[in-house]
Amino acid sequence: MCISSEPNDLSSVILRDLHSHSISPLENYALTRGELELFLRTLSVSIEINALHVFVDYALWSCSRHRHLGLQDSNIKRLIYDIVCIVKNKHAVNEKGQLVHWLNNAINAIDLNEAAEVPCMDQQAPNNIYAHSYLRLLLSGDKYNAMNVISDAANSNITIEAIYFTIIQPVMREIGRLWHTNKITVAHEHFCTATTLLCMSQFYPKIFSTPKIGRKMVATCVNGELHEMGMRMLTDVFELNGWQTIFLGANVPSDGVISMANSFSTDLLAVSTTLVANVPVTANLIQMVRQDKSCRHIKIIVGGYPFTLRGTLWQEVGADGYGESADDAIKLANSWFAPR
Ligand code: B12
Repeated sequence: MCISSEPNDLSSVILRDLHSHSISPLENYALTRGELELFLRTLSVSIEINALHVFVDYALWSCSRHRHLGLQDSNIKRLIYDIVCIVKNKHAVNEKGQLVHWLNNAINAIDLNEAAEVPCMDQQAPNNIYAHSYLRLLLSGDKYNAMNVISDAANSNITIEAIYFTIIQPVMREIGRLWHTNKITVAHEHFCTATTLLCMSQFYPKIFSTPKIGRKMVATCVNGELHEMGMRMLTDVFELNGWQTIFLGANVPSDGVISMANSFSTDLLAVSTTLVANVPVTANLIQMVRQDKSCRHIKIIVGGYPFTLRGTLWQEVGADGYGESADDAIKLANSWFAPR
């Protein structure tokens, strides 16, 4: 494993130095303290895994969000310049190598970037009529008819997997894009998430009644990670494929994950990470599982946005495998474990 389990030293050094220069995040960068911390933690992780593109991806995302809020790119660029100044003056941070060169690259990328706004829903994709109706009803706050769309899809013999991955997933990603581009509020997004989780619950009688193959999975999001729907969908697909599962949900402390893995005698631990800033916590959880004698037999699969962004990251955090989709994950798990 090459990711530090003492994460984000660099981000705390920079944060401390910004404060000691009396630079107020709110006034200078139009960022909240939480957003600034996330930005610095993403920078810190990107440096640690030596992946400039991971940081540039986040810097571009931040600028684009700023633009849609009516703010200037210069806010984020000023933050990067201030970090460059701190880095130039600080030996400890400078040891991190080509950081200044890197940050300049990020600024160039921001200058070149023409905020592409690509919708997440494809008109040609299967079941797109259901997906569009579902999105429209969610956005208009019509919970009852939104739920009816999902029930109608199920009654038309569309499989649960297809409902998840051709209707719900693209709709949730589109909702994220609409929030990012400031077309809907966080409140809209919360309503859409809550309604979607409710829609998924109607499938549980079917999901839980599939014959079991004698294999077990514990599924969790790492501590600090609130995005749970992807992991929940994946867990449901494992149940449909005969696995017994325990879904722990969002934001689970690592010692609790280990305790559940032990008491459930799990074969597989599936770990979901959406934010790059949470990669060190993921590496740390995996390290703790490896060090726990009673967990040594457990295979660990990871997934989520950072692993898609960097194809080798699953190895760097010490996992046994990675899946971009539920389909990949089930194939990999079934190649590791025969039914018993
Ligand atoms: C709903 C949502 C939230 C909800 C989550 C509620 C919940 N109960 O889950 C809340 C409001 C909490 C939230 C908060 C935030 N969010 Co949010 N959120 C979303 C949104 C709209 C949908 C997420 C979702 O359900 N997607 C659908 C699922 C099915 O897709 P998925 O998660 O990618 O999962 C699939 C794969 O990744 C993979 N997979 C996932 N995990 C695993 C694990 C394994 C083992 C395997 C094999 C595969 C696998 O398989 C899944 C199924 O196909 C996304 C938009 C998006 N593009 O996803 C933004 C999004 C992820 N959020 C974003 C942000 C920025 C935030 C906040 C920082 C906002 C803020 N300023 O507070 C916070 C961070 C909170 C935190 N600490 O985690 C950004 C991330 C940008 C980035 N580059 O990092 C996104 C992309 C929105 C956007 N377009 O800008 N969010």
